[in-house]
Amino acid sequence: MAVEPETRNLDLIEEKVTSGERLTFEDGLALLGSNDLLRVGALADLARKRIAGDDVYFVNNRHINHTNVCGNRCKFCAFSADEGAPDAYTMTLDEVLARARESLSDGITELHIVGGEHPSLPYEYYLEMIRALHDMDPSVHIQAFTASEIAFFAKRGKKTVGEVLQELKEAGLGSMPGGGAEIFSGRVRGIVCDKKISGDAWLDVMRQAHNAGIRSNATMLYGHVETHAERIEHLIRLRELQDETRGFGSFIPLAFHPANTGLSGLPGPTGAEDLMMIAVSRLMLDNFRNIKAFWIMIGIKLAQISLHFGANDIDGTVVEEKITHAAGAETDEAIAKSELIRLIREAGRVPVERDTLYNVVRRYED
Ligand code: V47
Repeated sequence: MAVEPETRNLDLIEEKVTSGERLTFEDGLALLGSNDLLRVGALADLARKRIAGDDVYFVNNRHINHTNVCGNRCKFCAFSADEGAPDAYTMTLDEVLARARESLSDGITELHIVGGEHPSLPYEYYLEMIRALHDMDPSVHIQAFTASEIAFFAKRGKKTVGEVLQELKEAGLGSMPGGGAEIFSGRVRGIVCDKKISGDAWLDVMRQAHNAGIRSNATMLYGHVETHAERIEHLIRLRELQDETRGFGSFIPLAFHPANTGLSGLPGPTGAEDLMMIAVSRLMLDNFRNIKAFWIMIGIKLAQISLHFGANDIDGTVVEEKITHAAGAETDEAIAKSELIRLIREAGRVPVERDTLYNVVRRYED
């Protein structure tokens, strides 16, 4: 009996995964287009075990979104507002500090800070924010500002990207989150975020950050107007930069939430698509140790299941999250450490609290 072309494709891909051979663009397309979610998931689980073992990471962190005012007004974003709009807000530095202080007693090891690209906040606001947070508790790692924000600060402060990175690092910036990447394709950016920096520019800021000793994460926003080919191209471009710098700590596929956005007519990805995207990310990104399932976006139960589809990290306690919740997320904004530990354990894995740079804070063995 003839073997179905899809089965044959997956057989060939399985041989490559088993032998540790790098997957091609065509392999990526075949995986994303496959109807065999469980088989793709099993392959990703194999790759996860080989690259990252059975430890599953979480971090005790707090997110702070200092302003929603943004000149970009990306179509996929329900969080941003025009300056002066009734729902616009901008925190004073004291307000940012108060939020951070609130969480210090909970033993957070990380502050995760991203915001809108505010057209009139001065460059010094960001430098002072990082300096003051760092002075408040130098042991808390500050992961702040997407590559897009950094490029914006450079324009605003009339500095080079290299100067901005250096000044923020000296002020206490520890690393950068992976946001703002969206989909690198110019076609997609033209539709969903035409004012944001290009995919090339995002990659270049990250290259400079890594070369300056600032590690970062990487993301991809999927489930809107992009094609499968554009998703795979995005992953391959990240893989190429990681080959060059080794500066990415983790990759986080971000599931598009349509409510209240300029793309609210779209349905958003389904659970099967979320799991498939995590699995394919694990398989294509053979040089990323950590694939993160951000529970805020895909829900805590699916995040737990994704630990069997290639993920080895479920992010953290978070505390306050505005970007996905503005776009209709139904998850809580915070989760207790004990609950993260229970979820990981019940998935049959070893819960490990990590710091931002994946140093082990504590392993929770039985
Ligand atoms: O850049 C915006 C995305 C990102 C929507 O680095 C949306 O560890 C879904 O990057 N539906 C910001 N996503 C968040 C982010 C992130 C989150 C968690 C961990 C890390 C990390 C990074 O959120 C934006 C954009 O890509 N986003 N609007 C939306 N409607």
